[in-house]
Amino acid sequence: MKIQPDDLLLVIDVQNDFCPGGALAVADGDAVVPVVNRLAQRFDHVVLTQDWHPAGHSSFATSHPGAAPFSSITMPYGPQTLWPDHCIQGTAGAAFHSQLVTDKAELMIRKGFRAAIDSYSAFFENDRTTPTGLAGYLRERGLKRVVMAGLATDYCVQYSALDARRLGFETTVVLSGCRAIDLAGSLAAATAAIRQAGVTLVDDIA
Ligand code: VGL
Ligand code: ZN
Repeated sequence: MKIQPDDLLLVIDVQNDFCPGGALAVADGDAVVPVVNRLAQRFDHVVLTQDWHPAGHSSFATSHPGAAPFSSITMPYGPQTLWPDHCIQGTAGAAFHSQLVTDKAELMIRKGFRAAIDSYSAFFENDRTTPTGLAGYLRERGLKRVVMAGLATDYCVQYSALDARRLGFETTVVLSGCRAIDLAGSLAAATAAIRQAGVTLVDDIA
């Protein structure tokens, strides 16, 4: 693809807790930082998301006595994986990776800040209906194509890509700028679902 002036780069959750040493570390997660920084220089519009949970969030295994991290429970809105405590508001783990160049971001969307519901997607919380406001922002600004990268491929990137497509945005995921958690085959399932939905998967943007 050739980057156009009204294309958006959407950078998903490049935060310390998803990088090596973090509370929910994604293998090689920090490798996305130089890729994202290089992409960001080439786009006129950059939006960042930040996973931003209150302490005691319902997606934390510690909020469910006896539940193990990475197990799954049923919430009123559907199945929910339980995670180690991560990206708690105001902590170092919730901060963007120190090497991520954030200057160009025109908007930062925080998500997962309601205690009773998780939010993987940049567009909707995990009930798939409560909007974050990002779609309205893009429409009002006339931005029609979304290119995304970040963490993690099989959770927040996947959900964001599926929602972007469902909302009618032309959507591309740059795989060299993503890394996965990969729980029980979730990476393979995610790439299949993303492709099936009509999202373009590319290794890099020439
Ligand atoms: C994420 C699990 C929990 C992500 C966020 O950014 O992919 N995954 N919270
Ligand atoms: Zn989270």
